[in-house]
Amino acid sequence: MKALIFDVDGTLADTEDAHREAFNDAFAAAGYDWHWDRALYKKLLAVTGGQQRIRFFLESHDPAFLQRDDIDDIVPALHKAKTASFVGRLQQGQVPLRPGIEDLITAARAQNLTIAIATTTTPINVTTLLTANLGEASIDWFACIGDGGKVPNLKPEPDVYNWVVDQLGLDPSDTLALEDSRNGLVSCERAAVPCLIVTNDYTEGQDFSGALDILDTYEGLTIEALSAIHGRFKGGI
Ligand code: XBP
Ligand code: MG
Repeated sequence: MKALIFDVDGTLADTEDAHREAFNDAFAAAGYDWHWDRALYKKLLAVTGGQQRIRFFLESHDPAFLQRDDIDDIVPALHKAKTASFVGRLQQGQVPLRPGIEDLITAARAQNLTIAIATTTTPINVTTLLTANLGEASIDWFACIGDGGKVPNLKPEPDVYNWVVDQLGLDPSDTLALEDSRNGLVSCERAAVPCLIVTNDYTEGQDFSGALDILDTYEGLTIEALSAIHGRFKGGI
């Protein structure tokens, strides 16, 4: 195991309620009476990417809205407002890291184990989450940050993991991805990256067959334990 690759949303931090509230902020500011509660959002998480998620919502909620001539302006504008709200929440310290994550990052750095990030979210969300919780310098702790701005296809497509592994110059089998969702796991499988799942409230109960292990917390997890889990990988897609 030569590198750990961290997902962001649901892995570094339980971000999804802040994302959800930020979507609701954007809808309200634009004058739409759409409101995403936790039960609805759990279903909407089937689709990655904020703009894609808004369109997915409209497919069932208001298909006619999707036919508007200005839909390709409205959705990016809503998403821009959503990102501003989400980043504000991060800057206010509303989104802490998951318990155990900072210890794991510290342990990896102490052992000179390469760490990287593979996410489908918007780039500024990642850098703001890191700086708000770990300080400005933390961005440079990661050998590379693969995000939704760097690849054409989001998870569950393999693009972001392919990009990260390529940047690291490693064989995918020499890395271990830390993920929380089925979309993340499938992205890993398609990129031949070994994957450990650590669930959260939004993702527990999803189909995680193919994961090396399924845990529900990072607390107490050591590099040695991760290495043993990585050793179960049999390789291949
Ligand atoms: C995260 C996502 C993202 C966020 C919203 O998935 O799907 O779309 O929910 O962020 P993963 P944006 O943890 O698998 O990377 O609105 O910036 O897309
Ligand atoms: Mg995730």
